[in-house]
Amino acid sequence: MALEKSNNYSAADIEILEGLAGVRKRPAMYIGSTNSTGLHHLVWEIIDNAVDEALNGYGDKITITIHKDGSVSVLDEGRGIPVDIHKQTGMPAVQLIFSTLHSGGKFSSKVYASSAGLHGVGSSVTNALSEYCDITVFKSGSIHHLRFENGGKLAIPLEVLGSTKKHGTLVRFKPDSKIFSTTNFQFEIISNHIQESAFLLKGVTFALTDERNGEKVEFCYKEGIKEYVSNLCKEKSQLGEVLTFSGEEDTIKIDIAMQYCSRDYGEYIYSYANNVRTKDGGTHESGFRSGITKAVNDYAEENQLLKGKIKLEGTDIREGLTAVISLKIPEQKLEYEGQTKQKLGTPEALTIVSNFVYNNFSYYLNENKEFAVNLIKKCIDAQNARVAARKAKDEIRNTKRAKSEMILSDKLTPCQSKDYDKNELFIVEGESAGGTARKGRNNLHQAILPLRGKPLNTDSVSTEKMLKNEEFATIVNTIGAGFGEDFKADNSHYGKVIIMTDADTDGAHIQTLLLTFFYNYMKPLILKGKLFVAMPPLYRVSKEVNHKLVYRYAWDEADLEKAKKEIGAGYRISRYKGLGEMDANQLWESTMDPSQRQLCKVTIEDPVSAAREISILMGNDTVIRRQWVEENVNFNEVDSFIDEVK
Ligand code: 2B7
Repeated sequence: MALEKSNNYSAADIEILEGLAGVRKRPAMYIGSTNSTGLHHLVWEIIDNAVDEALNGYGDKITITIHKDGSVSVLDEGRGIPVDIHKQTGMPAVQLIFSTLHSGGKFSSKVYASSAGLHGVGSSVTNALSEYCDITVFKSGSIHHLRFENGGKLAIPLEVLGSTKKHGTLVRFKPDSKIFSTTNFQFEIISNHIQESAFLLKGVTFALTDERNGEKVEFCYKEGIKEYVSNLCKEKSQLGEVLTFSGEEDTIKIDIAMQYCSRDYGEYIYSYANNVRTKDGGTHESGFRSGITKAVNDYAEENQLLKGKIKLEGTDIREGLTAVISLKIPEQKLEYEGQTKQKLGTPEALTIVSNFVYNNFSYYLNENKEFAVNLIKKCIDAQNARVAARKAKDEIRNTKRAKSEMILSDKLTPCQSKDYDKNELFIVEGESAGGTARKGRNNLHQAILPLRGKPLNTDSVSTEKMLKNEEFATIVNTIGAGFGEDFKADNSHYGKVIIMTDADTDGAHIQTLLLTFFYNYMKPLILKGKLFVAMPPLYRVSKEVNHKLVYRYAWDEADLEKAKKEIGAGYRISRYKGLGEMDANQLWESTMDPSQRQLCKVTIEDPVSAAREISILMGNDTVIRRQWVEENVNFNEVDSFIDEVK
């Protein structure tokens, strides 16, 4: 919306206030949600601007602080946001940037679109959703300052506080507790986010301090995405070194780092366009895949390494591959596909990346014979396993025996309804808890699959082996939507798949083994938000009143205190050490009944931590794993795998 009159301040003021009020009215439209994810989004908006300034070559350090009052500040060492008067509105530019919604493209004319420009909302959204927002600009020898309060209302107009030799911008804001369901910033979430940025922004230092407890981290990667990949692979058995290919083709800049690992059956490709993660891939990822496939097949053929065998498929070639693809695309060429805009659509990127990868990887293979031969051996192993798995699958399909008898374990207690969206599959730790769940369940919509012992670690076995495992075969077949590349989340026979374990270390381990399976074979189920972890209560507080038992469940220590108060004097506390200590009715009402239970939705927010956690937990090093579980799995808090309580 352009302003009609050049010096009509009040009209400009009104438009700005209406804009920010709109953000407060419908915050989810701008930041996705008002839960912990949305809260952290406020920080990303500010960091994005600091990152852009560093990307333009101004300043190589970004300092983030979580303050005791619940505010966060971000300091960059760039040029400082302009403080001069913007002609059309008569306002200082910095004030305008923090109070208008379309500040992204309007004030900048860069070649490469940036994260801030992409989302197009910027700092004003953070301001609109904050109790206060202080901006200090170090520029031209002076310290400039202004302050907004109560969702972006100007409280202190631009003033000069003194003189300085420094240059840069400092933004400190406190999210509005009236808007967010939580205002508790999490060190780990911010730390993971800035680590990802640090990998993508070679040589820029990101420092984070938590003044609530003194915790600190600092990230700076001189070798950028090369270190990203070596970090992702550090717990694994690597095949060869991290390869990096960089170049520019038709104004598109390409940076790729990749490494193969043996004894790993996953494929881990993280792609970015202009430093923004493209979660759903797109043309650059497709180009990368086809380039790799062609390079390996051509090399194998030219050197007669396939010995009469049929060509390798892309999946054979990508088993155990970790890669980071980072493209810089000029604004006018940037296209996205789909609703979430997390899939690159730029058609040119497909051929450019494909040819680039083909040429560079072919050259590398020819120069490194030993690696090439080992890689192709590994690919042939994958091909053999794939063919065997397909055969096993076909055998299951063609068998004469009754389908249910053959594919579904008799341990599965199905539900009656065929209304798939409403159906829930509970995967339960232990046969005895499974029995209790079977008695307590709603048999129309809830199916129960008890597990005996620890599930198989699918990170270290082939697909064929996974399919031979009774529990996983049953999970694959009862979900009925295929697995791996063929998995179609929309065909799932369950709207929710719910993992239900004891709240102890063994339970945590079982959860991670199951999460690993779903991550490796049914990732879309997680992305579509259909995978959950049940949260059994830790306590029940009860009391007899007039010969009737009144009680309430409690999920953690704080909740227990509340429950004690609610029930009042004379209460009794039962502590549940496991699901097995509840009877069918208790398990139903506390953990399974949709109207009372608490579920955690499993999400994969950022690739750095998801991949690291999976590889640490599932890698062969049991010492590291044990240590990690003990340090990180806290059932009184929501684990980082799992970040939303419904
Ligand atoms: C599109 C808008 C948002 N901006 C500038 C210049 C420097 C600059 C910024 C920033 C966040 C926390 C510390 C350009 C760009 C506005 O125009 S935003 N630095 N840092 C920031 O927001 N950090 C700029 C040209 C000449 N001089 C300054």
